[in-house]
Parts: sequence; C-alpha cells; structure tokens
Amino acid sequence: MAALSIIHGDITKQKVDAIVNAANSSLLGGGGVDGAIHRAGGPAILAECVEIRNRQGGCKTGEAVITNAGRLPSKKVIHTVGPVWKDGTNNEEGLLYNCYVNSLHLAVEHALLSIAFPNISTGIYGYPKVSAANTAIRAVRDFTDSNFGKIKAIVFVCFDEENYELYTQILEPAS
Ligand code: AR6
Repeated sequence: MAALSIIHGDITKQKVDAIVNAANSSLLGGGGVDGAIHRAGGPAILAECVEIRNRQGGCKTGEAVITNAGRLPSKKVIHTVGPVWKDGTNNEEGLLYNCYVNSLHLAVEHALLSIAFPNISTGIYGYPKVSAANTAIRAVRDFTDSNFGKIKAIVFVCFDEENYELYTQILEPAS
C-alpha cells in the first residue's frame, strides 16, 4: 500500500519523483500553482510543454502529460488539467477523478515511485473544496487498491489552510 500523507506547503519545494501541476489545456502556463511551478522550475519545463502542444495540441481536461522538472527538486512534472467548476452537472467529478488516476498511471509508466499532488481545480477553477478533497482521496485510494505497490508515496500538498484542515479531517479523522 502506498503511504498517503498531507503537507501544508509549497509543491515546488517537494523532493519527490514527480510533482503534479494543475495546468490548463494550452499547457502554456498561467497563475496559481501553474505559475509557481514554471517560475521556480525555469524555461525548460515550458519548452517541453510547447513541444507536446505542437505534437498533440495541448492536454484535454482530465488527461495528463509529463515533462522534465527544470530546476525543481523533483525528477518530473506531470501536468494535468482539472475541470472548471460550473454547477456540478458537467461531469466535473468524473473529470477531476480522472486527473488523479491518469497522473498516477503516467507516474507508473515512467517508473516514478513518489508523487505530490496540489488540490487540483480548487483555486482559479472554483471547484468546491470539500467535494474536491473527497474525490481526490477516492481516486488515489481506488488507484492504490488496484495497482498494489506500484507507487510508494503519495503526498497531498495543501497550500491553503482550508484544504489542509479538510484533508487532515478526511484522512486522519481521529486527530
Ligand atoms: N503549491 C501547492 N499548491 C498551490 C501553490 C503552490 N505553490 N500555489 C497555489 N496552490 P490553482 P486550478 C494551490 O488556481 O484551480 C492556472 O492559471 C491553491 O491554493 O493553481 O486547477 C492554470 O494555468 C489551490 O488549492 O489551479 C489554469 O488556468 C490549488 O493550488 C488554472 O489556474 C489549485 O489552484 C487552474 O485552476
């Protein structure tokens, strides 16, 4: 079983095999965690994003692509595109679930054993944080249940206090 942990902090500082970026379908960068990753990692990440974009036309919502990590302490960056929250009737939940599972599959394909996730879609894309946390945890647990031992460590990196409290309550209800 992969170890699941929660950190209150900045994903660009995580020394794991792969960090996940909450990107947009253009793969050309943006604000939030996407901006932070490109700023800290430098231009090599964007250069590879542009190559992918030229090859396959960006990344669809719920899907994931992988690049180098530039100057970041991780080995790779997995870019996934979360859904924009509308009202919950546009398969937002299924698409968010897919972001986590597809990122994990990509990590396994690249023999990456540890992975850190931000709270995808819960910033600029406006996904309600409680629902997003429950979906993220369900997706990760479903994946680890059916892919035993393929990933050793999964970290939820919560940047804002509200998400940190939420994940702690869901994953460590006794504390
Ligand atoms: N480390 C970890 N988490 C962070 C960091 C950080 N350095 N900075 C912000 N967060 P958002 P989205 C958290 O808006 O909602 C971009 O412009 C933040 O507190 O980054 O998926 C993209 O290009 C929040 O909980 O991503 C897209 O256009 C979480 O990251 C769009 O935003 C996600 O917030 C994607 O929107």
